[in-house]
Amino acid sequence: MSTKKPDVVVTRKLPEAVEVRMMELFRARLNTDDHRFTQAELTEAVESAEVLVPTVTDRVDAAVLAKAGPKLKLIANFGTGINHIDLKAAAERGITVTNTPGVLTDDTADLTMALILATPRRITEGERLLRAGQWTGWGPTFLLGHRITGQRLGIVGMGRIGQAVARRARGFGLSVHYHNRKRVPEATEAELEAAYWEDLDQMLAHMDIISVNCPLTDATRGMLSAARLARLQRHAVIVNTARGEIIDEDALCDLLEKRLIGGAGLDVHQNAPHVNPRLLKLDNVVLTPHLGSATVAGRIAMGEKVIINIKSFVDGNAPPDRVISGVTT
Ligand code: 8YV
Repeated sequence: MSTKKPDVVVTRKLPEAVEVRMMELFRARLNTDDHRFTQAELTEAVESAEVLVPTVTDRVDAAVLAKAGPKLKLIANFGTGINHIDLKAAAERGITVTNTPGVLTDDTADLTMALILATPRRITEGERLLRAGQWTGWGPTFLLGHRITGQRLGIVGMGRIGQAVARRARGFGLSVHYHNRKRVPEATEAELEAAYWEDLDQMLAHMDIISVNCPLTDATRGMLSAARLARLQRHAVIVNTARGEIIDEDALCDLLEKRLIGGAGLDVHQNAPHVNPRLLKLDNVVLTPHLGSATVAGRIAMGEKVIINIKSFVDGNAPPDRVISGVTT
């Protein structure tokens, strides 16, 4: 990449401090009205940019990357999940891809805990009822939920976020269980007092609460299939702050509608921003609009990571958060 300021296309509106810094450091093209890029706009961006800064709302697929101009050398994703980028197509074109891990761990784990609490305790159901003017007063049997303390929490995906959820969960008196592609080191397991289940099917059958915290990959797409979900206990609650596509949403709706599981807390949705209409009709579901990392501090930290990744790449160094390394400058 040349020594002049690189042409950077940013597909969504970022926090002001981040945008200002980007304007200082790069020849940045910002998205001032924050509209979602169409595939045509994305294609146009990769044709001319040296660096693309996409988010989860962009589909940087093989068709888009096939149109990438010779100048495009870096995709510096604003976000940790990179399932919306065709990594194989990027690698084939020698494009480096970076992400923003670490800085959204605590915020996402906090939101996960919020759903773990809100779903069995019927918090949003109660709020809806109150706002609708239907609350007639306290009653001994009114809107009873289920106790959190002493329940078994099964974490699917024990990476940074899964571990941060485990730490919080212990404070709420939950016993922590987990399934992961690879068992975590013994010292981590001991610190988290977490029990490892090699067999996901077996873990699902014994948990009171399930939290999905793994990335969306070819291996995890549809991992919580109809057959697997059917293993959940009748009172079990499932929480997802990872990606909607990891759970078979229709199968989940079947179980929720038939009251074959206790409830669900979903921050992510299979066809986001379209929310499954079957979910919208259910009262045993807490729905949030992908708020996992939505804090001011978190979004600024993500932006700073993007800037560091671009800057180090432009300066000829290896960016710290490489997902794949393309041709160096
Ligand atoms: C981000 C996320 O806000 O980083 C992730 O993987 O899921 C979100 O919390 C989003 O991806 C931004 O692109």
